[in-house]
Amino acid sequence: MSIRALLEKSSSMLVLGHQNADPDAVCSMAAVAELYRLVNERGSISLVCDDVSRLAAQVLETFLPGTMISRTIDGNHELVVIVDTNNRFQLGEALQSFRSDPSRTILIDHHEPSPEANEIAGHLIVKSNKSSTCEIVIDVFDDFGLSFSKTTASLLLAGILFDTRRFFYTTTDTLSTAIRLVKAGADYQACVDALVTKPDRSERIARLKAAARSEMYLLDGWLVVTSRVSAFEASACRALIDLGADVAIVGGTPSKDVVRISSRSTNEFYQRTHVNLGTDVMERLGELIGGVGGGHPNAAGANGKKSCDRALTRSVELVREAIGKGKAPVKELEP
Ligand SMILES: [Mn+2]
Repeated sequence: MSIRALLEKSSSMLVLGHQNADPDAVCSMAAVAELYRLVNERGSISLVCDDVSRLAAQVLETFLPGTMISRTIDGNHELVVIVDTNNRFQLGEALQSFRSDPSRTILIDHHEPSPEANEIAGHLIVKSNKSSTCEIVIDVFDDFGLSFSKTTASLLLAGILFDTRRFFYTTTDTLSTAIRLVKAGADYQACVDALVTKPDRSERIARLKAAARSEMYLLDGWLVVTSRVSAFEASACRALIDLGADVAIVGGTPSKDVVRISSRSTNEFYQRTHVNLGTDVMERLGELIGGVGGGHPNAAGANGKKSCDRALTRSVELVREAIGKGKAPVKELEP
């Protein structure tokens, strides 16, 4: 049976997205639902995935408030459509053992083909050259000679914006498709807005306090910034980096006898100084605060129970020493 006939003749359709579904997944699911409704007015639809990301939920709430995405499969469905993934594992623990008849299963995806795809679905619409699944769903509308609603145009554009990181990675094809969606009624501004998340107020206050209390050190031309907050120290570090710090180290004291130190540096800082915040700084701070530290070159932390201020002072010394030892020629660092 052709894919179109499958959609027309199945009285119920289950659409599955991957776990922690992102905007590309949920927007593709919603667009597939519209496609089905256009060819099969009376068919029943269920959208299912094991968890929807906060951002994806926000996109749905913006354009299709009240959309029901269930976390479990209820009953049997004559047709199954899997989007934005090509293997069972990605469906998440609760859904990976789902049963379906491959001859009545369609898989729409843009990831590298997996051998498992053929076992799950007899009908593959897989295009790994596309930057999003949403673009492939648009092709299906085109193949059927159908047009989508303005709401769906917005959803499809949001999915594309997300998967291309707002056109950070893109092709002429994707850009043309985006223009076409805007011409078809997609609300570009609303899509961009829907993809921005605002942290909770308490977190924003912590970030602002970190900025207000910051102390700056200029080490060999690098701006190293320390600060203190009661919580959200990792978020505060990212905020200080956004403000222009090359290295941010923030101490958090959420309660008496709890000290958490978080640190971040820019890629440029790490690449040119080879200072590893994990091994050069946080591992050594652990003992001072009565705990342990470690992490990655660009993001590291330490948890302990005392001496937050001393630890911050010491961390700056450790960064200074590590810059001195760096493999990068010091001259190159001067502006
Ligand atoms: Mn995708």
